[in-house]
Amino acid sequence: MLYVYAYLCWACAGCVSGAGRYAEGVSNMAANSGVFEPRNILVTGGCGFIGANFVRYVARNHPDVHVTVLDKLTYAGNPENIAGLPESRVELVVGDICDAALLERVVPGHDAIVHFAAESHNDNSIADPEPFIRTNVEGTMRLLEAARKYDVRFHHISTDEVYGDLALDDPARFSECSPYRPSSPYSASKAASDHLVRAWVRTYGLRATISNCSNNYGPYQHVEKFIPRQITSILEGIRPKLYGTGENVRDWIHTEDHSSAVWEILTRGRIGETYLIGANGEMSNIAVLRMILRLMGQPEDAFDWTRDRPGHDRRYAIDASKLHAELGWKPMHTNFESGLRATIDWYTNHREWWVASKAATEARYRAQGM
Ligand code: NAD
Ligand code: TDX
Repeated sequence: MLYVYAYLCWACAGCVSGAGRYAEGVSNMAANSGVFEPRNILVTGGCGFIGANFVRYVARNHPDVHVTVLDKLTYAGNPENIAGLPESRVELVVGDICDAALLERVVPGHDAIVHFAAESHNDNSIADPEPFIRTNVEGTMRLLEAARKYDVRFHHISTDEVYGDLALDDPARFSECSPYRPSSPYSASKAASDHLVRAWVRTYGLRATISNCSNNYGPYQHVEKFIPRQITSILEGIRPKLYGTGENVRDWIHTEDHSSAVWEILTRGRIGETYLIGANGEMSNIAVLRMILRLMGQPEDAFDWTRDRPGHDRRYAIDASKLHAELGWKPMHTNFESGLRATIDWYTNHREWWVASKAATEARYRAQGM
C-alpha cells in the first residue's frame, strides 16, 4: 500500500493523483448496460472499520479498480486496517475532508467518491458534539462541492439512525419513506449530511446515491463499539458493561455484506435514490451479550449493568426490500452466531491491533460511569 502524507507538500498532489489514473481517463457507463464501471475511486474514511473492510472488498473482488483512501487518521483510523494491499491499487492520503484545498488536489482524476469518513460513535457525540458537526456536516459539504466542481459520482454512506427509533413491540421496520427523526448529536449530524446530498442532487444535478445501513459487526471495528468492547473486555478479564435494561434492539449485519451492497448501489443504483441496507439481524443487546459470553466460555450473567445512554434509541429494524427487488442484492452472512464466533476469533488473534486503544477507551468510559 502506498502511503502519502498529503499535508507534507504540494508535490504530493502528483503522487496522490497517480499518472496511471489520469491516463485511463474518466469512466464509465458500460455501453448500453446502464452499469457504472468506476476505475478510480476515492474512499474517505478508508482506514476506519467499515471503510477499510470496503477497501479490502474492492481490492479482492475488483482488481481493475484503483482506490485512493483519504483519511485523517483520527483515534478511530488505523493504516494497519488496509495494510498488505497491493501498492499499485491502493494508495493512502492522510488528510481531512474539511480541507478544501486538499480536496482540490485529491478529487480530480477520480470517477467516484465513496464517502465513509465520519465521527461515528454515539457516546462520543453526547460527550462532545462539535467534531461531529465539523466532520459529518461540514466535511460532507466540502466533498459535495468538490464532486460538483469535478463532476464526480458520489455515494454517501449513512445510517439507519437518521430515522430515530422504533418501539420494542412495534412490528414496523424502517423503509426509504420513514421520516427523519434523529435522536443523538451523531445521528442528527448524519441526517444533516443526508439532506445535503439530496439538495446537491436536486439543485446542482450531482450524480449521487445514499445508503442507510444498520449496525455492522466484523473485524477491525474499534473497541469503543458494543461487540468488540465486550469481546476484548472478556479477553482482558474486565466484566462487560450493559447499558440501561439491555432490552434495546439492534439489527446486525456483517460488514462484508455492507460492502457488497454499497458496491451494487454504486455501480447499478439509480442516481438520486436512497437504499436501506440490512440483513434481518434484529437482536436485543442482552441476547447478543449472552451469546458472546457463552461462545467465550463465560457464565451468562458475568457482566455489569451501567447507567443508560441519554436518549438511548430503543430499536432499529431495516426493511431492505427495495435493495433486494431493484438490485437483487442478498447478504452472504446469514448466520449471526457463526459470524460472531469468527469475530471473537479475530479479536482473540489480533490483540496487538486493539490493546493500546482498549486501555484509553475503558478510561474514557469509566469517567462517564459507563
Ligand atoms: P469509524 O469511526 O470506525 O471510522 C471512521 C473513519 O473516518 C476513521 O478512519 C477516521 O480516521 C476517519 N475520519 C474521521 N474524521 C475524518 C475527517 N475529518 N477527514 C478524513 N477522515 C476522517 O467509523 P465506521 O464505524 O467505520 O463508520 C463508517 C461510516 O459508516 C460512517 O459514515 C458511519 O456513520 C456509517 N455507518 C456506520 C455503522 C456502524 O455500525 N458502525 C452503521 C451504519 C452506518
Ligand atoms: O458498552 C456498551 N454497552 C451497551 O449496552 C456499548 C458500547 C454499547 N451498548 C449498547 C448501546 C446500543 O444500544 O449497545 C448498542 C450498540 O451500541 P454501539 O456499538 O455504540 O452502536 P449504536 O449506538 O447502535 O450505533 C452503531 O450503529 C449505527 C454505530 O456506532 C453507528 O456509527 C451506526 O450509525
